[in-house]
Amino acid sequence: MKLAAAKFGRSMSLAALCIGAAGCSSMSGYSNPAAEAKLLPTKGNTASGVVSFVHQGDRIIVNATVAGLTPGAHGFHIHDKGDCSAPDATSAAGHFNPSGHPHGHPQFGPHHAGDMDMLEADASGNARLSMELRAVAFDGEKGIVGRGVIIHASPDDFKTQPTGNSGARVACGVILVK
Ligand SMILES: [Cu+2]
Repeated sequence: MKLAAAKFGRSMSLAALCIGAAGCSSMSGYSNPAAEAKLLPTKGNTASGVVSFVHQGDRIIVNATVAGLTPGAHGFHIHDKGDCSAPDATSAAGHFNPSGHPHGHPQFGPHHAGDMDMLEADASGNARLSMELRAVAFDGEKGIVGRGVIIHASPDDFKTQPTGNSGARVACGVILVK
């Protein structure tokens, strides 16, 4: 009896944790709790990786793991079109910008909904990034599903309009519901 009570207590507390916790999005009632973009290199480049997007309340948590970059900082954005068909990925069009804002830093002031923190590649060309997006959703007017993700050759200066002057597109992927 004592053992059964202990077990019951534990499962109850786990359930309680899950109701309030961010990691239980599959139970939250969102129809599309997670999406992913597999990034492949554009012509003449080697960068590839995976970016996940997880819906948590009014935010979308972004996690990226990328390899094959040149060391240093790289502009990283959600682009309007989920079309990586062009060898240089210009088919993905410009930054996703449903609100008509200027390009800017994702954490400060006005910016495109698709503006993200830069990827910082180490000496081996590997980069990891974790951040939150607040100006986007999974669907609707601000929806990112079906749009493109681009990694650029150069750093994003977060000033030059409308691109951040981050240069050529070295990898491209399409955001798809998992
Ligand atoms: Cu871009």
